[in-house]
Amino acid sequence: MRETFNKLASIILGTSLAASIAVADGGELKKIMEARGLTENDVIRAAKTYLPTGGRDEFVVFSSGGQSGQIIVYGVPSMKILKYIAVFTPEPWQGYGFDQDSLAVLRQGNIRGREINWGDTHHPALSEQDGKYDGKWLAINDKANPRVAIIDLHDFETKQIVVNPIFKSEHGGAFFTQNSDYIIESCQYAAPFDNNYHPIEEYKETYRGGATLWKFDSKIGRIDEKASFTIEMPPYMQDLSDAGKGVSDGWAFTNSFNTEMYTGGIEVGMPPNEAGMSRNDTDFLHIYNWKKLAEVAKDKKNVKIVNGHKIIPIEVAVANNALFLIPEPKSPHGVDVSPTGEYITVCGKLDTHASVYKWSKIKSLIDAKKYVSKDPYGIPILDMKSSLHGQVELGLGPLHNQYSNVDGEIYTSLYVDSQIVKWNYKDLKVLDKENVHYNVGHLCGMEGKSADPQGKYIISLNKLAIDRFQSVGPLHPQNHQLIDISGKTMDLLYDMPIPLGEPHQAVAIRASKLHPAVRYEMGTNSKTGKQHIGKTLAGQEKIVRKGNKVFIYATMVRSHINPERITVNKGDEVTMYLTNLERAQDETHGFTVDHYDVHTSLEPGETSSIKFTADIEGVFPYYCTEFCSALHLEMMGYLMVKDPNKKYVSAQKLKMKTMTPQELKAEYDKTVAVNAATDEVIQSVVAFLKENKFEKHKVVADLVTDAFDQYGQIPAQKKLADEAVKAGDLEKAILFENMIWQLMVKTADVGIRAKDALVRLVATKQSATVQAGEKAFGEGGCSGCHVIGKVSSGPDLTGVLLRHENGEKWVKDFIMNPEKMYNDAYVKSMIDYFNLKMPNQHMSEKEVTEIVEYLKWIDDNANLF
Ligand code: K7E
Ligand code: CUA
Repeated sequence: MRETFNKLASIILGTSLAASIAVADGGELKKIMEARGLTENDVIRAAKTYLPTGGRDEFVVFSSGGQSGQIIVYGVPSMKILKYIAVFTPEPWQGYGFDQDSLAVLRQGNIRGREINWGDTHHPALSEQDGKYDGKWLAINDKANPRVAIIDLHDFETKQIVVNPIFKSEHGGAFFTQNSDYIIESCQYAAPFDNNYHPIEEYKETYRGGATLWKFDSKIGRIDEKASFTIEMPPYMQDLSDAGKGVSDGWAFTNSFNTEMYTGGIEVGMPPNEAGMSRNDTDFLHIYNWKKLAEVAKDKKNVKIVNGHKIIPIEVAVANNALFLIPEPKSPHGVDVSPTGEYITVCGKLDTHASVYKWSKIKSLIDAKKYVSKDPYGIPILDMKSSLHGQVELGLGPLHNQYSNVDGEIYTSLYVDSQIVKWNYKDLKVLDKENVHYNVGHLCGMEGKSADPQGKYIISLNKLAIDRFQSVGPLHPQNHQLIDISGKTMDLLYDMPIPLGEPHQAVAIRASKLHPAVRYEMGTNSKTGKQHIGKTLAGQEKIVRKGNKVFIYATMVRSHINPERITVNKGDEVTMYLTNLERAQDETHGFTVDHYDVHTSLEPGETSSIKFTADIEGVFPYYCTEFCSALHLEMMGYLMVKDPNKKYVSAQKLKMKTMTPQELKAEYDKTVAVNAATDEVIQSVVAFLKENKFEKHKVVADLVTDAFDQYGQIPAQKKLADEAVKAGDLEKAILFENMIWQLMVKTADVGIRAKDALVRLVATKQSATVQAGEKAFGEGGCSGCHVIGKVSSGPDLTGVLLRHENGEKWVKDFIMNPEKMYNDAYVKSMIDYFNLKMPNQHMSEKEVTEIVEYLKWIDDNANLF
């Protein structure tokens, strides 16, 4: 598959090179550039990001969706959005929060019994092995309601939400340790760990910060809450974190602001928080040995339990030589560990410098117990100068950092200057700056925070979009700008408006590392990965009543829902289990019952459930919400809710005219004949597929399997039809024969798709000239009358070059000056037959030559049309 696309890409690249030559000779590209006001640089940038139809991107980006509580997935370099993953908020398309199974995931996020239906996602993180992304799991944090969620990259669905039981706010998550043993989630706004009232005047005594280490099982992709713990920290506002890797593995780094421990009070005449919280020149970088503390936490004596959660008190961490502080420039934001783990870069938003700490220096200070002092909570403070490798002046408002594949190369966002700066953290030199629009927050490199950064691109995640896009009102989209970093200097390639959330951080991974599934094993509850209790196979559909509880076991397959009629009493509690019986790729069905605020999306093989109380009387259509086939509208049924306390008077039966036996027989015969003819078409496609060895091409073989999924259901329907004939019920027999026809149409639909795909795969490669010829054939109007492989309003052109002596010249002359040849005996006979004259399409000599090349290509592949 990928290989085919690569080939396709190279063909297209070939034509674009040809096109750039066309600029020089005043060709089509030049015309387009003039008409659209494009410069040569624009065209080069377009070519660097353009993804031809059917193409695939090299990288996949997972961006936080900010206040939308979701994750945005898009490709690089095309910047095409691929998916929104529902995480902390309901998402209607995927039924997230509208069916019982996803609701169970969403409700894991309840806090103290309260339903929370929004989230403020900030930092997505990809699971790692040896510090490199393994493409298996994605974690993301919620700043507003301290929670972490786990997404399975096998189906891009959220599987788990864990609530931090002691934090009231957080920001520094989610960060995987280098083998995904733990996920770090550090606090932001300090608050009491317990759930009680504590006056702000007791801030220093009773308010606390910290870092939670969530134990992660990377085999099953779940956090083990019981095996997790929090390291207590002073009420400094802990901010971003990063796990050590390589030489610093086992340690972690969390920076902070408001080490002043200022608590504001504008309303009582105090200066505002912003003044008091940024008074000191430096804040503290927290350095802690999580590996050691994980062992320490296993002993009950070492921990205190609050809200059922283990906390290692500051003094225990200090006594175990596992918690230290180093001054860092004030109000820092990012702390980013280099690919080898040796350099740790901190940028202070209010300082123009980046500070590069060196792990070996820090470690030797720790080992020698060389402290300059202790903070008010007894935590040893290491000397800033002795732990620094150096500082570099970058510009105004440095925030976040990303690494590239070049040793020592680092990219930093400058919030105030609205720039990305490229510099070297080893020799501390600034190399290049690129302007972005406006106010960049995070930046995203390709695997740019892993132990194996790929370089190539940086994405600037901008907070504002002034001047950039079509205005859509006072709220603008945000702007992700793609920058090419493969050259000596950076080059801004592309602006992508992001109309969702405020995306804070994004992470990118090579697409080749992702292996998403095509379908579920039949009857899977995708949220648990296990078989669903409501799994229902064809023939097992049923309605079970237990008191006032009604359970419906239903199936969905193109193009019907079984059952199609459900009657319940007003007040019944209705649970519907739905199984999508499809095996075919992308044959999703959706399901809703009108007026009952339920919706589920069922991917092939999936079972899910919806539940509601039938508290309003009436007739409620239910239907499939995905346009899944030509008979999608027919994929419906009725829920009838009747009031048991009401008497219903039966409506007078209408006398409908019925068909005579002769009429019925005629319709039955006609239906059977149509089926036979349709089957012939299918058999001819099958013969073609077999002759051309479809099984050799996976794409085609998959389509054929899908097609025969449908075809295989025909014998059972045929049996029912024949039984009905025997029983003398032609009415019913016609309906079953109709069902057969539906199955045939679905088979043919996919079968023809398979045939088209196969033709493209087995045909001789088209040269650039042949491609140009095909285009000229289409755009010059030839295809209006000539269809290759078929006689339509003009003759079939297969073999046209062989039909005439000196065929190439004959065809060329005829296209250039058809009028001159109307009296030619052959042409005359054709004009009479089709009652049409070949018009002069005023084509250039070049186009005609290309068309002839195209016709030659057709002859080479004539057996395929
Ligand atoms: Cu917006 Cu990482 Cu929360 Cu910086 S964060 S921008
Ligand atoms: Cu299933 Cu529409």
